[in-house]
Amino acid sequence: MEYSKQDLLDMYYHLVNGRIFTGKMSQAVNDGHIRISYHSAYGEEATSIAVVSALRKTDWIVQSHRVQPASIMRLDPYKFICELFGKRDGQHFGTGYDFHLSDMAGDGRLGVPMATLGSVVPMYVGFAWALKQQKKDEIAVVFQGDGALSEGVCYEAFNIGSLYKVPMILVINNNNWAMTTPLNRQCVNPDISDRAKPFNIPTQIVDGSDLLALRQAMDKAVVLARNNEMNVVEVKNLRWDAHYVRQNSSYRDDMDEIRDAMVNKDCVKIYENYLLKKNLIDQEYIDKLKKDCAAHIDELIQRAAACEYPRFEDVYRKECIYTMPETGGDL
Ligand SMILES: Cc1ncc(C[n+]2csc(CCOP(=O)(O)OP(=O)(O)O)c2C)c(N)n1
Ligand SMILES: [Mg+2]
Repeated sequence: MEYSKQDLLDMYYHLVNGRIFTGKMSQAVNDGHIRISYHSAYGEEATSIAVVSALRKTDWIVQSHRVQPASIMRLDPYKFICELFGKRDGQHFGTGYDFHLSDMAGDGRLGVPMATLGSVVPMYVGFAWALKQQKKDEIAVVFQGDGALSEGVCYEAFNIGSLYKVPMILVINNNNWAMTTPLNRQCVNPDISDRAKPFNIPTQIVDGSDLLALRQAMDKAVVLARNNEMNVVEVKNLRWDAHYVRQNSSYRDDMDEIRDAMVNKDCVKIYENYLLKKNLIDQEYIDKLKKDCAAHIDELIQRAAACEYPRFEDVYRKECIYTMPETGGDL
């Protein structure tokens, strides 16, 4: 598929903004603004950008704990930062953090993520089936990691999702690590998407450092899902950071691989070089965009830092309880 200049530049903006956001949030952990484990998407940002840019605004996303660049494409980044800082202007008044970040009743169309790994796969097979039953021309994309796919419940969901032909895409962010466990100590076959094949589910494997390849894979996946064919996109990434920011990563034995990936498999650099070669951007454009994104995020961080903490009664506000769009946010 050919993308317009505007599409290509929009993806570049979101990729750069996502990378800068990722770095600034890691810094926010060090600065004491984020006081709970923050799972950085450093090096894996292109996955988020490809997924969201391939979707319509009316499609649904169920995020995992490592796709914040996708969240800020759907939600006001100030509200998201406040949520991460536990502040009252947050999406859930600072009571939900990004583990429970949703926007069921607003325009963001973010489904409710669950801290229990794998559990969203059967849940959103059901959700996607409901979309189909209601004859809505909407699809659902669920992000989960390689570790999550070791939960058996995913395979019950594969069976029903394929049988009921639900409009859902499962994006497996295979970053080679589940907390402190490397893939080769968890899985016999490193290609996790192979496990969907016995259920007649179409699968694709894509390199997470190649934004355009990811976008093309997502475009195919979206066409399938809109035709009610549940399918899987497995993205081969490498987790550059520890499981959470400031975790001691002495257990890692792949530091050489990471250092090499940072030079040769950086999704931002690779996409930037592609746009430079096509003469769509130049160094001045790159420098200005990075400066503007950084200044904007800094300003949001300052505002969020100054915002008040939630009050006790905020925890019981009805908006903190997940509601369906049909109710307009009411219970
Ligand atoms: C059922 C379940 N087991 C364990 C955990 C604890 N836990 C939280 S994140 C995580 C690792 C997840 O790895 P992966 O799915 O590969 O995602 P990644 O962190 O690499 O993005 C674990 C084990 C959990 N949340 N749920
Ligand atoms: Mg992982």
